[in-house]
Amino acid sequence: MPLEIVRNDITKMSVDAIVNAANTTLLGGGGVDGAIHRAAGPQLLEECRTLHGCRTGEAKITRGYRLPCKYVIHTAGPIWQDGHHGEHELLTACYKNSLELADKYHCESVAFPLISSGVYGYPKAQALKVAMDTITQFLLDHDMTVYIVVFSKDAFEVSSKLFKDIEAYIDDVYVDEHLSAPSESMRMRLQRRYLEKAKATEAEPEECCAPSMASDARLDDMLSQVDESFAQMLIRKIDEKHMTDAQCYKRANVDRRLFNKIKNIPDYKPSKQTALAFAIALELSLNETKDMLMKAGFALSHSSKADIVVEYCIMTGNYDIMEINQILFKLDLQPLGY
Ligand code: AR6
Repeated sequence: MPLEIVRNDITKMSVDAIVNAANTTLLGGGGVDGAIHRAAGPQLLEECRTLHGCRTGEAKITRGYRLPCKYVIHTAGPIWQDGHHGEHELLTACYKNSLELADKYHCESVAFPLISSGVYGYPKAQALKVAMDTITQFLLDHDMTVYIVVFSKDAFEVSSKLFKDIEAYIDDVYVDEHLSAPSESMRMRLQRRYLEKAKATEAEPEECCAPSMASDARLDDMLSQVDESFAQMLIRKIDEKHMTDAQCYKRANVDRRLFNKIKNIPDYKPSKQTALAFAIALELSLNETKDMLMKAGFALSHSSKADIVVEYCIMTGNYDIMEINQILFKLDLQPLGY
């Protein structure tokens, strides 16, 4: 997945480069900076001394030493004052310059902490928004996997109204399905299925026991009318929405290689998260989404909280995959994309 939010200690990330929320001296400190220097060992500080500091918003690169990453990109974030002292521009520059440096060193995967959101006091929700916006913008023109690594889910200040609405919706449909009347609704469904099956067997008893030439012909006929595949529907919808392939897979937070696989391997079945990501990118209606999922062999179910979140977002016209993923992350559910 091009942009992924993960909960981890950044020093444990096996990526090409991790980004350090450093200070302008580059000579170490507390927070992430301290953790990175401790894990990398004293050689990191030795190399940092040769760099002669780093201005706020800029970025410099060193090796990773004992860390599981090849490089450490050091950037100095702005100290939050009141939001009117260029903090937004400087924080944007930190992400942009770090990503450009990573690209220059041919990094395919980079992990960021939420720069400035600790000791430097940048409000976490705003720091996250700057990170997401800048990284998403960069990924429009670059193939890279970028992780935003957070320590606690509290960094995810998804608009509290939206979050409450979704929680209420989950309560309505999920709890209903699981607690209030599961046995009754399940029993009725099973009974209906049983009656339908019994009726079908009664109507065509000989076909169940001894397939005839006629039924072979009918099967051949049915097989010759196979429905549109997932890939065909995807390509049709991209055309109908006047999008380019790249616009679609980038909006879906799906890797270009995976998109090409889906497009070029006729029977390729994507995962449910990938199929849903395309439905969101294409702004499909709920029925179209169900149709697209079905073509990949899945269904939207009220037994799955993740499905309910996606359903709610579609019904309310929220097709922002990053926002949907923030909600899923906060609820400990798998994100969309790949
Ligand atoms: N992995 C991932 N995230 C972490 C980790 C970790 N191991 N440790 C902390 N965080 P901060 P700043 C989160 O204070 O605000 C240093 O002394 C943390 O929860 O490390 O940019 C430097 O030398 C927070 O959300 O960096 C500077 O003087 C985020 O990382 C100053 O702090 C950033 O917190 C920089 O302050």
